[in-house]
Formats: sequence, structure tokens, C-alpha cells
Amino acid sequence: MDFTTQFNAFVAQADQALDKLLLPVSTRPARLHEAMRYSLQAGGKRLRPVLLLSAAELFRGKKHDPLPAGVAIECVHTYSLIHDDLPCMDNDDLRRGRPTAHKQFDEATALLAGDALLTYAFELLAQHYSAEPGFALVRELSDAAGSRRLIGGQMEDLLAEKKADATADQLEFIHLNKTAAMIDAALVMGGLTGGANETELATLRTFGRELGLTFQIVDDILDATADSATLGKTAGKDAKADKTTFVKLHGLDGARRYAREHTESALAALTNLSGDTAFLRRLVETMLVRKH
Ligand code: GRG
Repeated sequence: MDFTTQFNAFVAQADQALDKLLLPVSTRPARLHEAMRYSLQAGGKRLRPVLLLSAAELFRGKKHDPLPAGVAIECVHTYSLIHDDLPCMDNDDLRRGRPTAHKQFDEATALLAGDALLTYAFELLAQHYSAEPGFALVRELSDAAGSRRLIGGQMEDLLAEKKADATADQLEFIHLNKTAAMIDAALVMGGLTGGANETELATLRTFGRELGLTFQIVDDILDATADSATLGKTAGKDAKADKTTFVKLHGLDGARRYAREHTESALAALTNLSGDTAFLRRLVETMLVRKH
């Protein structure tokens, strides 16, 4: 199967599982469940579930169904997007090519839909896995979503916005946590459901860190160079808010160079795995040249 067909097959599996595992909109209170589905089913790239499903396939250990874990990580990712778009944070009107949750519903509903998605992610893990690999999945996802990683990265990002002189070290902390946390967790969770050993999990983590940094640097480049229609979200926001980004610190050429370096490191990490890594190699290369 070629790369695009395989990618789309993973997306289709993830979308089907999402539809099946999310609570129906008729669940009381309907408005809340409608808002949860509205944001989740708005057609994101599904990068994190795809990473999770593809990592799960690399190993020959004891297999567990990776799909509930894929849905769980997409729930956490979507919650973070809903909250990030709120007026108290980025105050954005457009997400995944549609009005943001607080524009479509209202601020309180959007806040609660985000809260509910975060909680539901852990309910899914508890419902669909036994102690092994369930505890390890919960540990991985709670660590990645917590105050030292996703939320910590978001906090430092907000703090850096108010300072014109944010440093390269702060920028790295923000990206390693706000962006790479959900990417390395997706890969490690995939490894856990696929039966990876400790060494293999460590390799997936390193790979995820490098892929996450590449992804974010490209995101900064796209914010500076692409239009909102192509991105499905507001373009040019970083410069407008005078945000510290890779482009601001290193210029467009410097940012492109860093993105290539992290791509090389990600590819190097993959050589430590003995399974068939062709799909992940292509995914990294695609990430570097993505247009949205
Ligand atoms: C509110 C706790 C909290 C965290 C918010 C996700 C986030 C952290 C902020 C959004 C802004 C941003 C640039 C985050 C970096 C990660 C990123 C590029 C997210 C967007 O991921 P995509 O492009 O989105 O995979 P889709 O919609 O395709 O899933």
C-alpha cells in the first residue's frame, strides 16, 4: 500500500472509532454532547491517532486494540484546541475550517465541552483496557496532558506573549510541551498497545520529540507564509501578536534549516527500530513539506 492510501486508511479507522466511541448527541445534556462532537468531527488531520495506530503496528509483542487509545488522544488534543481558541487565550474565530466552538455555541458550552473531552479520554482508557496496558496508557496520557507538559507549555506560551525578549530556551520548552507532548505520547501509546519493550518505547519518545519539533517549526513557517483558507485557521496571527516563534527568532531560512535538522534526527531515531518503519519515514518527510 502506498503512503497516502495507508494514511487515509488509518484516518478512516480513527474516524469510524470516533463515531462509535463518542457518546451520541442525544445524551443528556444534548447541547454539551453536540458541542463535543462538533469540534471532534470537524475534520482535523487526525495526526495523533494515525501516529498511534502506525506505531502499534511496528511491534510483535502482545497486541491490544489501539483504536480506543487513538480516540482518547484525539479527545485530549481537541479539548486543547477548544480551550486555546477561547477569548481568554487566543480568542480565535476559525478552527478546522469552521467557526470555533465558542462562536458556534457559547463560551461556557465550549469550556465545558473541552473539560468533558479531557475527562472522557480517561474514561475510554479505563473502559477499554485491562490493567496492562491500561495503567501505562493512563500514566502516559496524564503526564503528556498535565501541568509539566501540554498545559505547562501553553502557560509558558501565554507568559512569553507578553514579553518581547523570550529566549530560545523558552521557545524550546513551549514547543516540546505544547506541541511535542501529544505527538510523543501518541507514539508511545501506540507502542504500549502493540507490545513494545522499554528500549523501543524510549526510541518512539525520541522520535516523537523530533517529529513534534519539526511539526511546530513548520507550523510557525505556515503561519507566516500561508493563507487562512488553506490553513483552516487564522493565518498571520503570530506576527500580529508579536509572538516569539522560530520564524521570529531565526528568520524564515533559519526556521527551515532547523526543521530539516529535526527531520534528520527523527529519521535517525527510526533506524533503532527493527520493524517496518517505511510509513513513519514517509510521514516525517511529508510533515516537512506540508501546506496546512
Ligand atoms: C489549552 C491546555 C491547552 C493547550 C493548548 C493545542 C494548543 C495547546 C494550542 C493551539 C495552538 C498551537 C499552535 C499548538 C501547537 C500544536 C498544534 C500545531 C496544534 C494543531 O494541531 P493540528 O495542526 O490540528 O494537528 P488538527 O486540527 O489538524 O488536528
